[in-house]
Amino acid sequence: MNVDEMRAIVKEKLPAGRFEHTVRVAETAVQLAKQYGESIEKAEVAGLLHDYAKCDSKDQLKRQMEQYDLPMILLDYHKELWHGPVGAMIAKEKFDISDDDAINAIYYHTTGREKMSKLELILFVADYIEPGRKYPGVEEVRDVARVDLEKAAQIVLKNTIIHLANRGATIFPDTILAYNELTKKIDLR
Ligand code: DGI
Ligand code: FE
Ligand code: FE
Repeated sequence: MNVDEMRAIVKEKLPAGRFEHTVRVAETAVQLAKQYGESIEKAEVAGLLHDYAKCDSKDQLKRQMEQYDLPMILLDYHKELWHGPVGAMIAKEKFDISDDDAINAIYYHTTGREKMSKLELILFVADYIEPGRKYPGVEEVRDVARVDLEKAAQIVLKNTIIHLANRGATIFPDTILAYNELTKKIDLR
């Protein structure tokens, strides 16, 4: 399947606004891939497929979590965390994506994790800074992403943790672990 066919299938699946976000994430991921020497094709594919399962109902997501034997610990956390892992499995099975790095980028795009690869960092940051995003602090991340991908990801994690904690929401351990790992790594440089 080529990228145009893939984009057409994603367009059919998602509501217009979510599809447009997806295209902007793919474009942003491609820019970051060029800048940081990552595969442009992998960045585009990961961007196009990352939110494929985003608009499935809670029940549909739960059923797919079981079908694909995904970690049940995720069911104890917010349902927002389920669409990445489910999307990654669909990318593998329905879209025949065989590259583990691209699959992992989709899988971990919401939570992040320790020791993210360059492609994982690219998708994680692109999802946050695509031009349609209006989070407080997004402009700082856009500026930092031009010069330091790891620092940009660390700020995304920090902002997300603060945002969730301020709302009294739970924070998935991978998000904290990713923040700690990148923070230590950046301090040591
Ligand atoms: O799917 P998108 O809206 O494009 O973005 P996303 O996949 O990064 O989802 C972000 C949402 O997930 C955001 O509203 C925060 C929420 N969320 C809930 N619990 C957690 C979480 N995000 C992280 N990183 N960690 C959590 O534990
Ligand atoms: Fe998402
Ligand atoms: Fe997204």
